[in-house]
Amino acid sequence: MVIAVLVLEVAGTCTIVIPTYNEENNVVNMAKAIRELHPDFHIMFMDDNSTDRSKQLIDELGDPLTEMVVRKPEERGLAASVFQGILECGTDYFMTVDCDFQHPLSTLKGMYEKMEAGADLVIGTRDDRTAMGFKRWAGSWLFTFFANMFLFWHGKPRSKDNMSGLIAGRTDVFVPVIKDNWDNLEMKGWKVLLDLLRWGPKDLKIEEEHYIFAKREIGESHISPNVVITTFHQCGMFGRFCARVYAGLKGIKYPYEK
Ligand SMILES: Nc1nc2c(ncn2[C@@H]2O[C@H](COP(=O)(O)OP(=O)(O)OP(=O)(O)O)[C@@H](O)[C@H]2O)c(=O)[nH]1
Ligand SMILES: [Mg+2]
Repeated sequence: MVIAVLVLEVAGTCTIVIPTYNEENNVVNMAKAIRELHPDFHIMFMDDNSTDRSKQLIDELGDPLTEMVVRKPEERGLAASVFQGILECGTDYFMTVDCDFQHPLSTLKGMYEKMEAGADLVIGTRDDRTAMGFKRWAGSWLFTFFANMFLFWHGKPRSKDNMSGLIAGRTDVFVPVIKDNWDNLEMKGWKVLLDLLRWGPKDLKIEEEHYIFAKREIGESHISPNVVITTFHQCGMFGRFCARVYAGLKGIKYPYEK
C-alpha cells in the first residue's frame, strides 16, 4: 500500500509529451528547464529514431521522471508520436510542447491550473505569430479559417488557434478518442489538435492560455511542404482536393501511404 502511494506520487498527475527528431542541442536543456519549474511532472520525449545523440544524452541525464521513447522506424510521424505519448503516459493530464523552446515553458503552470479547475482541453493560443515570418503567418491564418469551417460543418468545437502545438488535455477524455478513431487520425501530420477537435466530443470544456510564439533558437526546423499537404488532408473531401492540387503544384506524390 505504502509502495503504491509512493509510486503514484512519483508518477505525478501530468506528463509533458515532446515529439523529437534530431534535437540533441535542445533535449537536455528542455528536460532541465521543465524539471526546474515542475519537479513532479513526467517528461516523455517521443523520438523518431534520431540519428544524433539525443537518446544517449537523456539516458546520461539520469532523471527518473524523464524518458526518451525511441519509436518504431516504420511508424514515423510527428502526430503519431504525440498520440502514442498520450496513450502511454498514464497520468491524469498530458501536455504537448515542441522541443525548440518556441512554446514558452512559463505557460505550463497556467495550463495546469486550468486543467485542475476542470478543463478537458487547454489550447495554447498564439496572440502574436509574426515571429513565423509573413508567409507562414498568412498560411497559418488561412488554415485556421479553413479548419474552423471544417469543424463547424461537423458540429465540433472551434478554436482561435486550431493549429497550435501547445495543448493540455485530460487523458481519460482523449485516450478513448485516440483509440476509437485510430484509423481516422492523420499520423504523418503535424496538427494533433485539429484531429482531437474533429474526433473528440462536441461538448468539450475548452480553455485558452495566451502566449507569444518565439523563433526557433537552436537546432534545425523540420518544416516542409508536406505539412501543408497533411494538414489539408485532415480537412475532409474538400481538404483532400486542396491537398491534391497543392501536391501537384509542388510535384509531390499524393495520396501518400498512411
Ligand atoms: N517524433 C517526431 N518529432 C518530430 C518530427 N519532425 C519534427 N519533430 C519535432 O516536432 C517539433 C516541431 O518541429 P519543428 O521543426 O520545430 O516545427 P515548427 O515549429 O513548425 O517549425 P519552426 O518554426 O521552423 O521551428 C520539434 O520538437 C521537432 O523535433 C518527426 O518526424 N517525428
Ligand atoms: Mg519549431
